[in-house]
Amino acid sequence: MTEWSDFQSARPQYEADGFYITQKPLFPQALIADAIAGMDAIRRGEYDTGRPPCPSVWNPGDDPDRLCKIENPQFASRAVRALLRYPALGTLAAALTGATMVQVWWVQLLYKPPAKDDSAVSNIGWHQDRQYWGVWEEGSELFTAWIALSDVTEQSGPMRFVRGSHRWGVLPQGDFFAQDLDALRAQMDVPPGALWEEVPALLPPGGVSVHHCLTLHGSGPNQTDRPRRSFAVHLRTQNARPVNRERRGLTEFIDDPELCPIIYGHL
Ligand SMILES: O=C(O)CCC(=O)C(=O)O
Repeated sequence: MTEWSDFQSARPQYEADGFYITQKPLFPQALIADAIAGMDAIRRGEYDTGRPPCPSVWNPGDDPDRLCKIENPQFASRAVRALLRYPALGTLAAALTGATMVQVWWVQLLYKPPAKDDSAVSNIGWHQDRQYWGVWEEGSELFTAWIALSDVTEQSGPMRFVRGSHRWGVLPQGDFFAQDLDALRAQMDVPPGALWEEVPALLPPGGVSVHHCLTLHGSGPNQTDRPRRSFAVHLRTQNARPVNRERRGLTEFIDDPELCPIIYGHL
């Protein structure tokens, strides 16, 4: 059982850097194996809950050489739901933020195939998650746990964080879908005197990185012969409020505990 105290010293690091990378797997390998099978089923369009994921840019049958990004895979797979509810995830999220409540509010399945050549479309451009999350009031405490299902090495196109960039405010140039990371970086309004230091999130299967919603991140091609597999789990604390009372857009499902479980504390 993972205890709160296992992560307590990580909080100052998370606050200073805007991200935290676990040294060891957080999840048991059996849960990871089930989640991989669940991911493959979703990619084939097989949903053991009887419910599909949300509309996505990649659908079963689409180009297998493109980045596969599927919205809210937990709608469609019991194994993904079990992964999200594994207690250590909530413990880690609460320890890093000091939250009394942590809720999953959106999830993305990310499958980065091996890049066959230079024309591969599987990079993720520099961006801050916050720029896409206008459905939450300003100042809302929002962050992401990125769960690795495969070995994430320097060669497999790991997510790269820019250290301390969560203190730079929102940079409007960010673009998740940009493929040329160097060109995008050259356009970014980095604050005068700030240092651009990239840190790769290298993780074993079952390892997790956690990043603040303002931390700049992106990733390059997968130069291995195996897919890079992960789930990006978007989280909020008790200090986050939707802009609208009517649940719209990305906050549409937050009142449904099956789809958007509270993984630490209670509302
Ligand atoms: O998987 C990646 O390389 C980037 C994922 C991402 O943008 C996120 O988890 O917020």
